[in-house]
Amino acid sequence: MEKQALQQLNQAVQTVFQQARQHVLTKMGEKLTVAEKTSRKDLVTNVDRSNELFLVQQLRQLDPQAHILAEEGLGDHVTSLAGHVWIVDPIDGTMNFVHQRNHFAIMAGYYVDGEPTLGYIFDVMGNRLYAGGPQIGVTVNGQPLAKPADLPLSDGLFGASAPLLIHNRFQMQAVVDASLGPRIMGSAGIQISQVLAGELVGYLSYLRPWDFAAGRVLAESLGLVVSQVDGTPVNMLSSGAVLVATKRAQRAILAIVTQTM
Ligand code: 2AM
Ligand code: CA
Ligand code: CA
Ligand code: CA
Repeated sequence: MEKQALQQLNQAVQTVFQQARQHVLTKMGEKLTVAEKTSRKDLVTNVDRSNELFLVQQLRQLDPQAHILAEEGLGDHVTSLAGHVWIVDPIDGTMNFVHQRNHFAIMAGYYVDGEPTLGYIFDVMGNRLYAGGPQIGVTVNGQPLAKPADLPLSDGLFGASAPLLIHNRFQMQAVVDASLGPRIMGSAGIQISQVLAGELVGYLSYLRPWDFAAGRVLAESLGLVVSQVDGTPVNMLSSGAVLVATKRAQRAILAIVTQTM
């Protein structure tokens, strides 16, 4: 897509995200309806659904030819990355949303023929909107975001996921031990935004496409790397362990993880 068209779309999507944030804040003041999806640790609320419906309707208006893959199933049945594809997570960190009323994000990633093109992570309570892409750069609340320093694993905090750390999947305990220490937030979006901001040198978690679609676009735009745990490219239509890291941290993590694979 032309840079000018992307910049226009970017402005329009940021407006939609501001409206989505207001929608979520308003609904938070009312009684939530909470349901279990696959387990008591996997929740969905009425706000996940209503915000997804809002985002799908608005994004469809901005780009009628796009296909939309959304977590709660209110988008399209997407089986290919051909053409324009939105991947949407209406509330990332639903457990936090329900129990903390904090530390959750609204996210969307835009892919054109599979190419990472635009990404949005809105930390709702922190009121920080990370937005942009490789052609137009990345901003936080409209201000340009500098590339984070390429720190090694040994010089930074590492974003872990609770299940991987508890069960020591992918040598997660050794990875964390080689860093300055683990941090666990319970929201892929919030933790990836911390890697973008240079607050973490990496983040590793088992994720579904909507958990990392936005983060991948933003991370790669800032010189960070996004891969599977063996260093191979991620697939935007499947689930798996996803590593977002500085180049130097990725090297150290791959060495630890692949030692025992
Ligand atoms: P979600 O809140 O949008 O479901 C911590 O739970 C992080 O992992 C969140 O970003 C959450 O996204 C994501 N996640 C991925 N798969 C999950 C699952 N099966 N149950 C709970 N959270 C999951
Ligand atoms: Ca969910
Ligand atoms: Ca999610
Ligand atoms: Ca979600």
